[in-house]
Formats: sequence, C-alpha cells, structure tokens
Amino acid sequence: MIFRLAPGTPADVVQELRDRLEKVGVRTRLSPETAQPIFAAVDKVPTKLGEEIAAHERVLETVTPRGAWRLADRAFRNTPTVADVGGVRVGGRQVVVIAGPCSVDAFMDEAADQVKRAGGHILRGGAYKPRTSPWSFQGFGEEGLRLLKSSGNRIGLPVISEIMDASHLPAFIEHGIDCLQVGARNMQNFTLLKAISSCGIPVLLKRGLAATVEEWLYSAEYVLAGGCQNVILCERGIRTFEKATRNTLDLTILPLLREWTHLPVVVDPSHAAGIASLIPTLSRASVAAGADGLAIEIHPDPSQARSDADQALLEGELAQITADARTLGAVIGRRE
Ligand SMILES: [Mn+2]
Repeated sequence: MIFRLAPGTPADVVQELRDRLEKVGVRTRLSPETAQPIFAAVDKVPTKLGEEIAAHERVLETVTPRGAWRLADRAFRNTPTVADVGGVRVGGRQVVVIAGPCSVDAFMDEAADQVKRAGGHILRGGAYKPRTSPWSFQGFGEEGLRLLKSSGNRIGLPVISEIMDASHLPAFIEHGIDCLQVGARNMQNFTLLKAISSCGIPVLLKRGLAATVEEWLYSAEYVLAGGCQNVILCERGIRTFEKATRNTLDLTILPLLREWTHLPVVVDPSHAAGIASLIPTLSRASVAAGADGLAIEIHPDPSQARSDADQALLEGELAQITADARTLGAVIGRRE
C-alpha cells in the first residue's frame, strides 16, 4: 500500500506514521519525491491499522499497487522520474537518442564522431557481449570500456555499456561509464541487479526476450530497492511466433507503462527489427507512442561490424532519426 501525504507534512509526522507500521513488522520505504511526502508499505498492512493511517488528517490518499512492486509504481512519485545520465535528462521533454556501434571495435572513434554530428545525446558501445554462440565475437572487455569512454570524452557525450557480470563492476566504475545497461538475457539475473543497484550509476534495464511487463517491473524494483533512483526501462522487442523480424516490437506497453510506473522508457528498434531498413519507421512510431528515448545501433562500415551488422545504420540515417524525433516530439507536446 502507498500512502500519499499532504505537501508540507512535517518529517516527524511522516516518521510517526511509518513507525506505527514498522512496529508491527511492516517494512516501509520513503519516496525520493520532493513535492509531497509519499511512503510505501512493503509488506501487507493489517486492515485496521491501514484504515487508521488512511484516516489521518495528513494522508491525502492511499493507493494499492497493481502488483507486489512498490517503488516502481506510478503512485510512488508525484511527477515521473527523470533519470540523469552524465547530465543528459532521460524522461524530460527531450527525446533522448542513444547511439553507437553494437560492439566497441576499431571504428569506435569514427562512430562517435558520427553520433555527435547526427545529434545523438548518449554514446553506446558493447565491451562485454552476450552472444548466442560462444564462437561469436565476445567483445574487447575492459579495453572496450576504456576506448568507449575515451571516445565519449572526446566528443563530450556520456556513455553507456552493457554489464554482464557483477565482477566487472569495478572496471565500469574505474572507467567512468555513465550508465549500466542490463541486457535482455540478464533481466532476471537478480544477483547482478542487486550488485549494481547501490553503486550510484544509472541503470538501463532492457526487457527480457519473453518477459511480461510485470516481470520487468519486478526486476526494476530490485534495482530501486537497492538504492538506485535512476532506472530507465528499455523495450527491445519480444519473442513471438513471427520469424520475419528478429523480434516483435511491443509498442502497446508504452502507454500502459505510463499508467503503471513513473520510470522513463526508451525503445530499441534496432534489436527489435534486426533489419536496418525498418528502423527509421519504428523509431518514429516509438516517439509517437511516447518513448522518452531511442537506442540505435550504427556503424561507419556495417560490412565490417563485429556484431549485428544487419541492423547497423549509417550516419545520415541516424541524423534523420534524431531530426524526426525532435519534430514528432514537438507534435505530441514534448517541446524542448
Ligand atoms: Mn547489438
């Protein structure tokens, strides 16, 4: 249950109400919301006590979350979360474009220049690659993180890279990676989610290949529960019976997530489609459906990309997508 209190309620009153729950073994968590005090009861609230607290003069309303998540629920914040990724606001008015090569490779610097020229806001690049086949390119590892950050620094953009194992976290911290991407295959790797949740770095959580929205929000709840406020959801296509595309982009859940959670949502049309020519259209559709950002794979010479060559776009195509995102964003009221 989530208790939403009147703006200006003194902290000691909030604490007193929480204490009444804590005393009977109900854990509570305070929202980081500043507009008004909001707290959640993590465990089941005894009916009579719940009614008593709801009747308190400072309690405006009580909300029962749709699932057993608490911190990810829309009611836990007054205004939607805006995640800060190295100074770039994800979830604000601007549609944020995350772009770069699938894997960090010898073209990293050139790709970074293209992302910058094309109007991208965050530079991506995979250093540790979760590949379906063990014989496929596995990434440059820590050296990839160093190259990515060096490119990001040179062009003045924050960087994001996928973390596959908690033992790699010190390297991500040491190289100043601005956002940790948890890939689709690791969405329910709860050990990893717990390990990265308290390091202070924003987390972009991709939806699992066959994960429901509920399962996805529970994973987000793990990261929030560990203390990370800057959580970004990323829809990247789900597995369906359709084989013509790599995955099926599920845009239906975008307006649904707006009702269920306060977390920002970005869309990755590259991995959803797996086919370069489809990505510009899917990008426009994503922005129209309310995406806070787009994650796009590009490569200066797709024929030489070490992974995901079929879905890599060229600089001009990325520039068109960022221009379209700005135009469409304005049409739907996201003026910068
Ligand atoms: Mn990729």
